[in-house]
Amino acid sequence: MAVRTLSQMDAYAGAPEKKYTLYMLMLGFIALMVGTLFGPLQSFNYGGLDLYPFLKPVFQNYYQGLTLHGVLNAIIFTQLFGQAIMVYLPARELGLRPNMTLAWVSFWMALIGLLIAALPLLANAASVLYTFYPPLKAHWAFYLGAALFVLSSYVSIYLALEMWARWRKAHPGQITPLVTYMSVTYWLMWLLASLGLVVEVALFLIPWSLGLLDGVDPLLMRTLFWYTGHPIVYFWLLPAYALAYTTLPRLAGGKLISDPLARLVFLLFLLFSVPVGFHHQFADPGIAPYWKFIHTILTMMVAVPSLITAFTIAASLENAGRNNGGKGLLGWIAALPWNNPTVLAFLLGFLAFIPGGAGGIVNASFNLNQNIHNTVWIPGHFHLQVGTLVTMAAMGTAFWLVPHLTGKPLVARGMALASQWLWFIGMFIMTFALHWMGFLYAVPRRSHIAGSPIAMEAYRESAAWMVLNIVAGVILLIAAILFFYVLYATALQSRREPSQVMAEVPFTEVLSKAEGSSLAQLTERVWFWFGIALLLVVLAYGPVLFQMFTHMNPVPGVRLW
Ligand code: HEM
Ligand SMILES: [Cu+2]
Repeated sequence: MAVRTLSQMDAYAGAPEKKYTLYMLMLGFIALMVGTLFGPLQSFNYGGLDLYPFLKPVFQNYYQGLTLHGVLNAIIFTQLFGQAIMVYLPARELGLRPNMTLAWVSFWMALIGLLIAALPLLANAASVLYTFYPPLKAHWAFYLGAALFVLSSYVSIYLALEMWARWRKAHPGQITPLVTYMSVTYWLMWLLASLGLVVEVALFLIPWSLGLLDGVDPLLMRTLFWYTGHPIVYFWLLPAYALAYTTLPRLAGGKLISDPLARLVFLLFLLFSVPVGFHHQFADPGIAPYWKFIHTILTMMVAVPSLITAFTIAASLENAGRNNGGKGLLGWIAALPWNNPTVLAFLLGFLAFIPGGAGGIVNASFNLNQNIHNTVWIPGHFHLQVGTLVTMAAMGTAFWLVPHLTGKPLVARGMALASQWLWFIGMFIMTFALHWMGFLYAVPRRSHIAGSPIAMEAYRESAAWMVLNIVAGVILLIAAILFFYVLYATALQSRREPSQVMAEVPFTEVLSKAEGSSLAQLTERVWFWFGIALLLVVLAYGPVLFQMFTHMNPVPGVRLW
């Protein structure tokens, strides 16, 4: 009867950070669910099928839906997942409790910020897409809510650094444990990276939307935005990497090949994530080509840690496959536990990441960018990255993390597996179609083409690809329904099992350890490297930003919807 008498209290007794993590995680997944609702509708749009007239009573136009999709999926869900994972994992690894008061402060800031921003979004008063480029002007509550939401992550930065400091005090001279190292570099990277957005929103957009400023300079705003806009994608990605490095090998039945290499990867992200934003502004005026070229080179540098990751994770998985009895050149792949929904999610996510990364290198290649900029190639590209790998890593992790946090065992395992296969297949088809529609026919992104006979006529030649978008939309809708069913059925059931409550985080063992590694020693000087990262940013952005700040050309806002 232990199964039934285990109370709510027991599940979190001695581990209140579990409850905080669960709340962050579930709030993130609720955002993902609402945001994802619009995904299939957008796919249908790019298949020439317009369902938006039916949404009219609730949602006014395509762009309102697209704003919700972008904001809820790419900003809210991703950040909350980072705040859950990159605080909880180090806490478990170090055996320390984060400052719980502040942990809850960060939760409430995120929730209240989300609600404040949601009001104008739902009222169609902020249909400016998730990039909110001026002079498009949203209701002030949108900027204010977004600011509060992002500031919540600053509390997480403090939580992680404070735990690290406490651990260091108790363990002088020792090398920071791996997940904690990842968390520290991750949060420091975000501290540096978020400054652009914070300056843009706090100094310009909020005063402007409140009527305190008559206008803002679009070029400066875009530059500040993309200062954060590139590294934010690593802010989304690195929790998935941290999980892939420190839990996936174990879940797959093997060990992580190299701890020092994993540290190097996170250090390189700290160094090179930020000074690369002009690769989003290749088509912008007012930025000299040599600056764009410098950012091109730096962008290629930031591809290196992902290439290292590809090798390290693949080697660790091979180690797992061989442990499981896989033989020959490819036998180890078949020997991986494909029937474990978490492992499956990561394997498929990484598979999609290969063409995703290749497309990213095309995007970053300065003049190649002219071929695909602002076409549907771009959403094709990033749905492989954030829509597939990051999201699947989160979904896959939820399959063990929700049971771990709540003590409630995973329900409907078969459905969990099916959801991951379908998500992968749907994303693969959709991104395939979007890439080619963008590249071959220059079909623009962010366009309600199905609502415009002129556009449908203009892009008629891409009809074959459009059909694929409809197919993908249906598959992804089913995948989403299956996943959210499994998630909520697991979290909301009343059954709890003591074995689940007591279960440890499945941290992996390592083959090549940090102790005695000179590389690990080198990476350990985190503040020194943070200084170098800062210096790189000043060099790559300083002169251009100085010029822009001293030559501002503010223009009044417009509302075109
Ligand atoms: C059911 C799954 C999904 C489908 C079918 C889907 C489909 C689409 C499509 C077709 C677009 C292009 C819209 C346009 O340019 O007009 C789009 C945009 C976008 N999607 Fe998704 N998506 C899905 C899930 C996700 C997820 C999980 C994320 C992130 C975690 C995501 C993030 C984005 C972002 C950031 C945009 C760009 C919005 C903009 O251009 O303002 N999507 N999606
Ligand atoms: Cu970028």
